[in-house]
Amino acid sequence: PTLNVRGCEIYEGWLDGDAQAALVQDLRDVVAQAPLFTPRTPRGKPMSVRMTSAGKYGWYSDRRGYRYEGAHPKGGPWPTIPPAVLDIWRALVSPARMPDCCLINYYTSDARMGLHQDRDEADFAWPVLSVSLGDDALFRIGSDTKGGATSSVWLNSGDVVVMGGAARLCYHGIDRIRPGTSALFQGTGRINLTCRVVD
Ligand code: MD3
Ligand code: FE
Repeated sequence: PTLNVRGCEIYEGWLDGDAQAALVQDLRDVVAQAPLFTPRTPRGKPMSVRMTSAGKYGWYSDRRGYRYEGAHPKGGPWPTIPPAVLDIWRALVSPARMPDCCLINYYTSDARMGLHQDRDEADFAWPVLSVSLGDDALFRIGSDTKGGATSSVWLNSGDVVVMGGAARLCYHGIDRIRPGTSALFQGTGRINLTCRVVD
C-alpha cells in the first residue's frame, strides 16, 4: 500500500484510466440488470446513497433492518461480479476464496454516508475491499469504538482500499464528495465498490 490510515491499506491509483473506464462499463451492465435503489434505514429514513449489488448476495436495508438478500428487491438474482473486480480481490486480498457480495454505492454531489461499522457478515477475518471511481470523496475512519478520534483522507478515482485485521471493525464513513473532480462520468458522481465474504 502507498498509505496506511488506522490500518486501512490504501493503494493510491491502483487502477489506471483505461481500467477505470472498463470497470465503469462493466458496472453499467450490472446496473442495467439490477437497477439502483434507495435503501431506507431501520428508522425509515431514505439513505442519500443509491445502491445495488452483484454476486450471490446483495446488501439491503429497510424498516426490518440491515441484511444481505439473495435477490434484488424487484425480484431475480443479483448479476455476477465482474471478472475485473475479482482480479483486484485476487491480487490484494486472497486467491483462496472469492467475495460473495460486491456492493455498488452511487453518490451524487450531496450524498454522504454516516459513521458505521460493517457487521452484517459472518466472519470478520475476511477483509473488505473498496474501489473508488469518479469524484473524490472525503473518507473518515475511527476505531472500533464509537466517539473516539478519527482520521480523514481523500479517496480518488482508481484508489483501492483493503480493510483487514483490526481495521475491519473500525467505524468509517464518507463525509462529502467533491463534485466535478473526475472526468470518468458525464457530469458528477462517485461509485464505490465494496467486496465482502458474507457467509
Ligand atoms: C473500513 N462504503 O459500503 S468504502 C460501505 O465509500 C461503506 O461507499 C464507503 O462504508 C463508500 O459499507 C466506504 C471503504 C470502507 C469499506 C468498508 C470498511 C472502509 C471500511 C470496513 C471496515 C473499515
Ligand atoms: Fe461500511
